[in-house]
Amino acid sequence: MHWNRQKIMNQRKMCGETSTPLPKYLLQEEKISQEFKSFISNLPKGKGMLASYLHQYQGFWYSPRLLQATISCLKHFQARDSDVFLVSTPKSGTTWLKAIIFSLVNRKKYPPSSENHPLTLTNPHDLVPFLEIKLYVDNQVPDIESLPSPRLFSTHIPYFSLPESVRDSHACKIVYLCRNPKDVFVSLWHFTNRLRLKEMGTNSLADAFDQFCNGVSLFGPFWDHVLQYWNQSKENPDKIFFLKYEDLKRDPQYYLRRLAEFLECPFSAEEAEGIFVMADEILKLCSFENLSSLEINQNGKLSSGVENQAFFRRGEVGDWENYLTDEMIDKLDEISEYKFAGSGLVL
Ligand code: PAP
Repeated sequence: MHWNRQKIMNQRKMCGETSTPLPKYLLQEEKISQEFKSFISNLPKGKGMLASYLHQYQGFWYSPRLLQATISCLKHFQARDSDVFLVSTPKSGTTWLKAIIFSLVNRKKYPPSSENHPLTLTNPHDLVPFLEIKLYVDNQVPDIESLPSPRLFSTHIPYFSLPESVRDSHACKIVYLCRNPKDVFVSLWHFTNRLRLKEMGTNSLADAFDQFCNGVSLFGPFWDHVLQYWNQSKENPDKIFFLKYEDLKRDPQYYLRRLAEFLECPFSAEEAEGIFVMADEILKLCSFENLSSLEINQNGKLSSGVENQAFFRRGEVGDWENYLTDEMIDKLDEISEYKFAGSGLVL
């Protein structure tokens, strides 16, 4: 049975809990216009892990709020050639990438070893805002013109649904981060269960698995998302840097250097020598251990109401081994093999 806002409110009333409002991320329809409601009523619909329903638009699945924000972003966002976009499917390591790119690009202004570096006081999601989850959500039209270049944005929007000005720009940069689908799925399952209210109960691993495999997950199908960016990165490697979470974990020094070159802010000889090697400092600042132990990430919240802690679970490669059955592993491997066949991509 699907939960809905009224049902939860009624249950809360019966328990005497009337004062706590629902977190913003669970408000599915509050700020959805009538016109938009009638637009989505014509789109294919599937059960979501967190939202009651997801809707399919241009081949990908969205919650009503995020679809409205995506379409608003398409309408209003104007890219600059100096913009940098961090793109991923949910739970691919976006938080880590945001921290790394923010510290890399701003290292002159904010030395990573400084005590009051913005990352010590602010969650990475507040430093590099999502277009659809933060800037354009609930019909906001943000004033981003006044932001200094290079502007850093992030998004989960699939390549062919990005604003035209982003796709058409020959100079803006996209860093695409992907991750093994088995770890993505396990991370997503934990994340959505953590965000569900008690009243909604836990989504079983088996149900969530079917939804993920069928592609009905936020910004899914996972494989189609990754493949769009993979193909585009092969066609346009100066514009799209395709990065795997597992590679970044295995050899962070190398990929940080590659990212610095790609973003046209390579490390100088002075930065690469001496006691304080810049790359080491950035990686230390952005490490799972450091970020997850900061007060802001232990006890802070995003404006959406999501606790910062929810973005730091284990931060490891291969945690899927602790959750997936042999059957599930075979199924995910088969889908990957089928979807990526002939593309040269292996995850
Ligand atoms: P989002 O899509 O909601 O923004 P995202 O940051 O992409 O989430 O994914 C969270 C994952 O990145 C978590 O993985 P896990 O569930 O397998 O543990 C989280 O632990 C991991 N993560 C967050 N910060 C770091 C980091 N500094 N280093 C490595 N992994 C990290």
